[in-house]
Amino acid sequence: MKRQLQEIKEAVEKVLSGAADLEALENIRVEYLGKKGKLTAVLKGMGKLSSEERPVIGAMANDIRSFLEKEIDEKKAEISKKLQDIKLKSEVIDVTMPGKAQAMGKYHPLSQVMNEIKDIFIGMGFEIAEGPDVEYDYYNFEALNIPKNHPARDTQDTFYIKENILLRTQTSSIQVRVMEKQKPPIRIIAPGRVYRSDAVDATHSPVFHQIEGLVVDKGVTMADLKGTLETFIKELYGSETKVRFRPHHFPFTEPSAELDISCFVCGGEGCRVCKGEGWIELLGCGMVHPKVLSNCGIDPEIYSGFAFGLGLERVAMRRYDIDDMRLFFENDLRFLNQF
Ligand code: 2NL
Repeated sequence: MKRQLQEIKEAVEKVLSGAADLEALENIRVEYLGKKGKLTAVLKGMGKLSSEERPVIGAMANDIRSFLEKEIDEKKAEISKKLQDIKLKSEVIDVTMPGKAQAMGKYHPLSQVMNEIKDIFIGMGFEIAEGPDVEYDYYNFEALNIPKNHPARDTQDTFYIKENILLRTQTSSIQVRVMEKQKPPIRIIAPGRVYRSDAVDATHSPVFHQIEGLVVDKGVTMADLKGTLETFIKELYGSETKVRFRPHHFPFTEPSAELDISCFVCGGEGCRVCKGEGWIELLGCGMVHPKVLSNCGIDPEIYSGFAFGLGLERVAMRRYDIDDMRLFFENDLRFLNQF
């Protein structure tokens, strides 16, 4: 029996040294020390021993059991540590490695120019007004002194949704709504999308952007219009830029004018951008027509105002030397990433 016990001890020591993981270890424990294990089986035969032998073998068996339990525990600790080391090694992060650079988004060139223009007017005390793209005929035309049968509201140009509902063709409709609601003084710009039923080509799009401006108060004159627009233009194109006004006609302003700036590329010498003119047509403007004021509930005997309107795409095309408006709307990143 002593020999049997000694053999078990040696056998366990041998398999232990080859055990590679915790599962193998547990299997060894069960096989030798478990309830139905080999050591237990040997001890079950102790009944046949003499009363002198029994305590000696019993003590030996206990020694071997605790020895093997200790061995197994030590081996367990060793394997656990090894597994932990492997895990730690595989999870090492080098915090000093350079990161992957994120591609930075940027504003669309139209938004860049729009934001710049808004900022200039905000700096002069203007507020930004908004309104619906889908508009009543009244706000888009009628209130602005554009009567039925006027060529400007020809169905060729306007997208009608119903008889008196349309997609706004100018952002003046926003300004009419503000005048109707708010008592002067009024000092707003109205930026936004506008819609015209144009065929698409290099200089026309059925959707484009406008910025209109409106000032209404007591004693507003043409001098205020000229001063405000000249200040705006010198901020946008540089202080050396010259400005000229040419008489014009709009149904909603009287008098009306178009404003030209000296060419920001050649300074007035004549070049490709100004088509040899030295001047570039930039915007339309004028004193708000008395009928438009009274349509909006503002007494033209007490108040006067000026207004202006410019197209954003044309400003951006000249600024960035872009010859085809369609590029703005195609969202080709090879184009957009250049700005
Ligand atoms: C142009 C001309 C213009 C206005 C827009 C306006 C608005 C109200 C009353 C009077 Cl509520 N006028 N807007 C005035 C003059 C010209 O735009 O050629 N735009 C691209």
